[in-house]
Amino acid sequence: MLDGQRRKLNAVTELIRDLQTLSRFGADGDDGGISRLAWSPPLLEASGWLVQQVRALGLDADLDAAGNVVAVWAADGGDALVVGSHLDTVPNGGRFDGALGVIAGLAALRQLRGSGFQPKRPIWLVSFMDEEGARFSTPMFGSRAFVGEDLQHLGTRTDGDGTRLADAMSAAGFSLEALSSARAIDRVHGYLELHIEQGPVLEAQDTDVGVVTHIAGSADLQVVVTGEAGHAGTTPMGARRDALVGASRMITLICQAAAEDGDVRATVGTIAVSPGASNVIPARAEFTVDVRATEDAAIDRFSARLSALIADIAREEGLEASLDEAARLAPLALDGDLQGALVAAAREAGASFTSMPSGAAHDAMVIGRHVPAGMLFVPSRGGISHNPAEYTSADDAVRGAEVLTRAIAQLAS
Ligand code: HGY
Ligand code: MN
Ligand code: MN
Repeated sequence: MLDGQRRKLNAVTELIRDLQTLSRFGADGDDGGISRLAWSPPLLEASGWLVQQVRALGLDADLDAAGNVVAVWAADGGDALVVGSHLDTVPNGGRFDGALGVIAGLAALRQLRGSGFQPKRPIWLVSFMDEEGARFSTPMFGSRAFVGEDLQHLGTRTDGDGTRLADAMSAAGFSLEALSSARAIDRVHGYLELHIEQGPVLEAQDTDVGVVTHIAGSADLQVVVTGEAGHAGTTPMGARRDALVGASRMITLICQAAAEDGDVRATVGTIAVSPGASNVIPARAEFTVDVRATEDAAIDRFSARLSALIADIAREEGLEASLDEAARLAPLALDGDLQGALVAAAREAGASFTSMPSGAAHDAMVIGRHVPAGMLFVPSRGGISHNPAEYTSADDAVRGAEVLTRAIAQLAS
């Protein structure tokens, strides 16, 4: 077998092995879903595994004050090229979202170290804490700490069990007060992230990789509807202030409004009802609205429309209602030179490529507001993501890792 084929076979087997190992942390059972939520034991175990893998390559690696894994390949010249993604998942999520970018970065380090490559600038591999924000509505928590944002106000956010973020951090051995020491962006030259596309474009176009041009913006909105608890049997239908009926009408109209708007995507992914008994008229209903658009103005316009819609229905139903913005990520155009480097690397690797936007949010949109950032997509089967059926073939994964490796070699020499 030729050397090149042997190297490729090794790369495939190592990547599949790493993915299988990672998929054991937070495995939900036989549906293949993964739950590695922020600050949870499965996520900390997966992060510990990554630290070990990098140390086995002879590199320094540790968790910073924000729970980010930061691995360092030291070199003399200047600021670091950071290669990153995330190991946390949504509840019952897929095995590839975030994880593939981290193990592709690990594979790149292995490949470059094994080939005797000597970087002219430091190369860091970073796995960001809580990219999804699924537990406390705190998306990009780790990368926002990494760029030095003040996140102290998030400490009182609670998860579905009523646990406060600050307490979840200390239970995992971290302290919110010490978060500012995670700031590291001042030592960073540029950022690259490989990620699954999470959409149908590359598969439909039978294209190997996507070079991302810009990332859509997002707003996490929270709606609270307040009515009046009452007896399910004795309260006449016309005398009720039913918070869940009001919320249901709002949710239906919100999704219709997004479909009519055409520029935004709106998703109501969570709803909580209290007091939550079958024989009690709901006094309170709380739901989230995840709004995405490539332009900030479209998000602002849609949020204003939601506010009016919610107020109208509350008035008709005799309810109170509030709409708050829990998180907001502005859209970001990615760096032209890094897009060029990824295109050159794809060409070198003989990979077909296309330029494309990202409908999903990524840590690159936080880092990329401070230093040049680039993203590389690999195909998602059926465009499925945030779902146990999420899948990227070993072939596509290894090809993406090869393009990433070549781009790193270009940018770090
Ligand atoms: O929600 C997103 O777009 C990303 O998966 N965090
Ligand atoms: Mn995700
Ligand atoms: Mn992701």
